[in-house]
Amino acid sequence: MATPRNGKADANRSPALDNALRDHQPGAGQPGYATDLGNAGETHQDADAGTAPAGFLTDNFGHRLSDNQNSLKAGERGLTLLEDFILREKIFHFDHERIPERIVHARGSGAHGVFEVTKAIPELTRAGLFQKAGTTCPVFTRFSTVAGGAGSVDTPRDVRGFAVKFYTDEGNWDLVGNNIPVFFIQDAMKFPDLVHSVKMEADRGYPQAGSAHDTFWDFVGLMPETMHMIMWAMSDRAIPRTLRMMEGFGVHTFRLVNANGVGKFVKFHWKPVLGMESLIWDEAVKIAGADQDFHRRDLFESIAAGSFPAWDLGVQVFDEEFAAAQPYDVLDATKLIPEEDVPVEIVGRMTLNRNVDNFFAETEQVAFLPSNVIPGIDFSNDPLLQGRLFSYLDTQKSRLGTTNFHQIPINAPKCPFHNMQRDGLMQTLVPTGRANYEPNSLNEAGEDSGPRASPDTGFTSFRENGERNDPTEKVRVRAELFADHYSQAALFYHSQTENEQAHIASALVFELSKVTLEHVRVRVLSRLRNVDEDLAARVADGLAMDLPEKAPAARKPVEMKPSDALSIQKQAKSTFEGRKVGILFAEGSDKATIDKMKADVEAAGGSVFLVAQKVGGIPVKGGTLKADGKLEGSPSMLFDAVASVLMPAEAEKLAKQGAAVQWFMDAYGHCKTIAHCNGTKVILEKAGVEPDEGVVPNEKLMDVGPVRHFVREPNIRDLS
Ligand code: HDD
Repeated sequence: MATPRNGKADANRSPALDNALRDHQPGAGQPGYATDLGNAGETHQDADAGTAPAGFLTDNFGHRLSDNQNSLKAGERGLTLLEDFILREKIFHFDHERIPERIVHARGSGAHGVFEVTKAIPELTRAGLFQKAGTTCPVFTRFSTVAGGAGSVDTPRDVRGFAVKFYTDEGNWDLVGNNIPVFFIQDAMKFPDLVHSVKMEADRGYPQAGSAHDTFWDFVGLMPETMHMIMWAMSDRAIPRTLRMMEGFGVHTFRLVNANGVGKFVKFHWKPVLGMESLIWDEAVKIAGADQDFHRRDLFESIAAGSFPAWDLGVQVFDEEFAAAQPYDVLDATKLIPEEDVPVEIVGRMTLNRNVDNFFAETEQVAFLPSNVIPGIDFSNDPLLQGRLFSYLDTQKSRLGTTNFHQIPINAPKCPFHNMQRDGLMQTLVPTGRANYEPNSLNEAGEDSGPRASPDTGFTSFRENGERNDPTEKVRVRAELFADHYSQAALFYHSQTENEQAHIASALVFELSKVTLEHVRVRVLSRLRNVDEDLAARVADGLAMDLPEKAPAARKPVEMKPSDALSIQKQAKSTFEGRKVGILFAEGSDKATIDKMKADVEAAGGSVFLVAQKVGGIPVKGGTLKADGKLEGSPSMLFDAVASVLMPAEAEKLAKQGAAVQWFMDAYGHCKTIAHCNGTKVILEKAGVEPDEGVVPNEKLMDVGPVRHFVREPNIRDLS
């Protein structure tokens, strides 16, 4: 089967991704190619432009460059100009070319290829890939050393990574293994320690790419579980002759699950068609000097020459009974299962037939995730594997810098993919439509409501024991009592005061009045009937809608005793602590009254904010007084209670000022305590303030406190 090149249309890939990829191809959208670029060597200003110009050189925003050799200067021998956006962009991009190398497996070589199923195993797995012999899928494989940095040599004594990404029709399956079937440690908890010990030592920064040093062997000596792996690592397996001639292993015990949900344990094996071959240690050392890139070069050149390396994929399948009967635990990654006990059955062949076009874009940016499995392949409880399921996703964010790393062509699945995930750094796709959440019913309004889960064909985790309440069983279900969605909604509603209930009803009316999708309003009303019939009726009335049928409840609600602790109003505290009182004054106001109120409020833990028409000092009875804020800029909303101290003549004047009238109107409407002097009455009248328990003479301010007077509310707005 043809393996599509990156960025070229692929029938299986989503059109959105294709667009995104096409737009990123160099030269895309250019009208034509120049044939006369360069004028090689005409003057010392020019460089040899090469023999086969392949298009107009542009910057990253598509502007054609007239000169790629000389920066912009103020005169021939003058300063280089900051204005030179071409120079700046080029250097800027270059400065940021490197990304963090992998913390392990940093040095790797990759190639594209194809995997073909040679033996169908539907009885073992429901994975679409394995249903029919002859089915193929593209793959990308990256081999690596573990300990060395990205620029280290190819032939140290080391484990080799053997990571294969299968781009299947059901999504990517990443088999991220090694060329050794066991591992150093049994639990992911030890991985950072293992890696720290084998990497160059923390203080001296050497040795590079080698385990022959103190810290590694210190760790080994202290961790006896490493012994099995050490045998392999000290064997010729750790110095393969070529990458083409080594075995690969999935290492962990995985599971295959068939269409009936029957699961079997499995270990994966890659058997090189060329057979295995290793170096002699002396050879390995000398090659490290002679050709640092020995393996990488060998792989690249073999593929370029059409001599495609190939591996057979084998499976060792066994059941729980077999597992239980062994003298080792199959969940322990330091153990293998002898092929003599469980033979390796070959089910497919991988052929690597195409070199990468760009090392960075593909080999460096490829992100393998052991958590990438397809329906029919599942994990086991191997604690090392379980830790890896977290680690790789996490590491990709750090290496590739964005949660959208899956959009990078080498990582993107070749089957369509769509979900409600959005945005994030370097979003290169342009998702359309309103539906970025699920469930939604936008389809009922004729809109695209987006994709949905597929209970039948989607990934389901293997149900190990089949017992519903078994805590070791993995299920995507909610416990039965979770199905009661209404009892506590009703409890909350019934625990509120009348005002609070009215607020809930008005809030619902307001919010739903903004909803333009009729069916959405109807559905919410039908659910409200399960909370409280009266509430539903009030809201329906507020919207001038008929009350729809009551929505069926997944579980019958139960009645619960109302709780005062759930009501704000029932808990309200009459205190000045942390509250702010706004006091309005004007020319001639009595300073002594104001000072006294201020002192009282402050003594009770509150604060006072003086409001007047002018903020400079105003002559008042007893001196001059400065306001903290101008009336128009200090509306009563900013305070918990208000007071006013005004001479009658000033009050008359203020009664003609909208800001002053509004000040009291709002305080009244917001149910606040209004303390006032006699003079202020003229404004209160204008503001429609009617006497009640919260409208009091200034002397009573401290008695009443800065509480809300909700008794007032029915007089000022419709709470039906
Ligand atoms: Fe790992 C990379 C293989 C245990 C954490 N690992 C990485 C690669 C391979 C393996 C082949 C390179 C993938 C590539 O080419 O990009 N790792 C293994 C095997 C293990 C194993 C076979 C044991 C059976 N690894 C392991 C554990 C952890 C990690 C227990 C952490 C808990 N491995 C990582 C990582 C890396 C990684 C830090 C580094 C770069 C990357 O993932 O993409 O997440």
